[in-house]
Formats: sequence, C-alpha cells, structure tokens
Amino acid sequence: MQITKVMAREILDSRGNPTIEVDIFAGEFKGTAAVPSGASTGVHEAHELRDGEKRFGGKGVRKAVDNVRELESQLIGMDVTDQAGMDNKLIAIDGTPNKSKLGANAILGISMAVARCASKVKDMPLYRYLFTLTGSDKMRLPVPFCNVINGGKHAGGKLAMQEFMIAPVHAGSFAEGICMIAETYHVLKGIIVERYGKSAINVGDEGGFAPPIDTPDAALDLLNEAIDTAGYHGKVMIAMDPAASEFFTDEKYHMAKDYSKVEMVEYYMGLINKYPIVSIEDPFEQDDFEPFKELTKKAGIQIVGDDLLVTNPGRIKMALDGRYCNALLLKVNQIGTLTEAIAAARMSIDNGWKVMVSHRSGETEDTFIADLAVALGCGQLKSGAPCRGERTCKYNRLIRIESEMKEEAEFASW
Ligand code: 2PG
Ligand code: MG
Repeated sequence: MQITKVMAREILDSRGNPTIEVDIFAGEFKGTAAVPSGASTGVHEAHELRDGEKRFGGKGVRKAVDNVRELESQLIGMDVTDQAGMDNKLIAIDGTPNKSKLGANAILGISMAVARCASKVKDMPLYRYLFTLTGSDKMRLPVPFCNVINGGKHAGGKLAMQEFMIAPVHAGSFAEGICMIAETYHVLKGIIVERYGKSAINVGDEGGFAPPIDTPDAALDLLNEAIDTAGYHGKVMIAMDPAASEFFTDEKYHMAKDYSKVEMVEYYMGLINKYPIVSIEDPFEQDDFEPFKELTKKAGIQIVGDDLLVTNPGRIKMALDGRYCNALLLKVNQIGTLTEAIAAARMSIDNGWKVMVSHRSGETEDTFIADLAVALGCGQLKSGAPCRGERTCKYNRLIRIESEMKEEAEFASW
C-alpha cells in the first residue's frame, strides 16, 4: 500500500510548548503521531529543530513542519509497510549525524505516523504490528515506573535529583499494578499535606508532587512511608532518575551539599542499602564513565543509561564494552527514527541488558510508547505519575491492551 498524502502541523505539548504532529495517508488509511520533548536533554541527543524566532519564545516548530511538507513529494508512492526503507530514506535525505538538517522531531513524526498508518493497512492493533518489527520473543505488558516526586528541572524546588519513582514489580497484572500505584500515590498525597500543607501537593512536569524537601533521603523516606501505609511493602519498589548531568559542574555533584565522584558512588550505595531501590537511572553526568562503571559493578541493581546512552547504538556499544550500566532507557525522540530505536533495544536485549521505554517530560496525548513497550516485550515503561492526561493516557492504553489481549496478556512482573 502506497503513501498518498502527508500532512504536518504545530500542536501544543503538556508544558504549553509547540511540538510537531504528522499525518500519513495511504488511500483511506491514516496514521497520526505527535512528538514529545525533553527538558533535561542529553548533549548527545539527536537535534530537535526549533525556529528560534519571536513566536512561542523561540520554541516554534514551523521549520520542522515545513520540512515534512516539503518531503511529501518524495514520500508519496513509498510502501507504508516498509518501515526500515522509510527510516533509511529519511536518514539519507537528512544526511547529518544528528538529524540537524530536517530535525529529529520532523523525522520522528513521519516515522511513527508511518508505523501507525501501516498498522491500519494491515488491520492490526499498533502493538501487534510493531511486534512484527521488533524481533522480540514475546509481547509483554510492562511494569510501570511512576514518577511520584518530581525534582530537578521538572519542578521548582530545591531537590536536585529529578525523579523518584514507584514500581509494582510483583503485581499480578498491569491493571493491578496501576491500582497499587494510584493507591500509593494518594497515600503519599495525604502524608505530604499533613507534613507540609496543601500547597506542597502541587505537581511538577510529570505529575509527581514537589514538596519542599532538599535531600533524596527525605524523598525516599516519604515513598517508603507511603508504600508501607498503602500496604504494599515488598510489592511496590522504588526507582530513581537523579538526571545527574543537570547538577554536575567543576567535577562535583551539587546537591544540598557537594559530592566528589567517589563520594557520590558511596552515597548511592548507602541509599541502596537503606531503601528498597531496584533501579537508578543516570546516577552520574553523561560523560562521567568511571563512576558509572564502579556503581554498576558494586550495586547489584539495575543501572539505567539515559543521557549516557541517548538511545544511540554507538553510545550503547561504548557502554556495553566499558560496562558502564546494565539497562537502556529507550526514548524514540533521542535518536529520531523507529527503526533505530528498535535497533538500540535489540542490541541492548541481545547483550543481556534490560530496556525501559520512556516518555519525555514534555508529552502529548499520543500513546505510541505504550504499544512499543508491549511490542518489545522489554518489561518496563516509565510515563510519569498516575496523574495528568498526557501521563495517564499511556497507562490507560496499557490497561486497554491488557484487556484486549485476554489470556494472551502477560505482565512482566519481576
Ligand atoms: C528523563 C526524562 C523523562 P526529560 O530524564 O528520563 O522522565 O526527562 O524528558 O526532561 O529528559
Ligand atoms: Mg532520565
């Protein structure tokens, strides 16, 4: 089935910033996709094209939209079910190492919309169609990693570390897991109101609370208490994304006090021994490889590379060789095409790593990543708190997929 029409437009993301949405048509079939955007972006990510003009404070994406429109004549007639052919063509037309000519946002919008249109042509739900592209052994509903305390660039407070997540690793199903999370979230809300007053339950960019605390220990104590009070001790575990590139300068990590690299490794080991932490993402700055290696060796838990890896096969190979971490955070917009994102996941899984599919802090109502996580069967997805539509739409999509799959549905509990 051939592509017959391409459309693109500027829409708003969850922070009120513009982002790009693309429609791909193949006869009567239409696939639409919207592109997310990060705040704590890694320096090695593919290029997000912004206009830099007065409108939207420089964040307009009209150039990216124009680039998609100008590509239309070259895309018409291409087979919409040839995802790799499409993505490779876009990469070739762009011709830059970081997709800076067309913009990774423009390219990804096309790439995802093509996949969604193809799923309709094939009359398959998106997760089933994507499964045919992933080379994975099985579809699985992922464990949700839900960011319930927001700090760093996603909140306005003094907490340097960015994300404190809870994960129902021993739930019996996705729906049960999300119920555990929502219950714990509301218990946490009650504790925060009691301790810090009502103004402290305002939420950050990913729907998590942003209470007036300034140490990770204070955040972890709140989570522990909420999990225990909700009755999920031993069932709901804790994960963190310090996003440490954001508080590293002059060879030091700056939190409530300053830490050297060596002190930082010890600090994390202390937290791991004290709290039920199962996963830490970006514990160090994106190019600070030695402490990554040290912590991965010592910790015995999942150490995830986000800014470290930027979903880039080259960076993943480097980290595999150097043993810098043992899991990939998969963000489709860090690399810019679906084919490359799947290759990054494949490379990670085939080398014994875990993969966590991830949203961005600037999100849309698009639920593509929910289907992608099921199709990869990788077992983990983070999409923020169980609060705010751009976060819950991914979790709700997974609830629907689980019920649609009936007996075939398998929840990837640990
Ligand atoms: C992260 C993400 C998503 P951002 O660091 O993992 O939670 O944040 O999209 O701002 O990079
Ligand atoms: Mg991160």
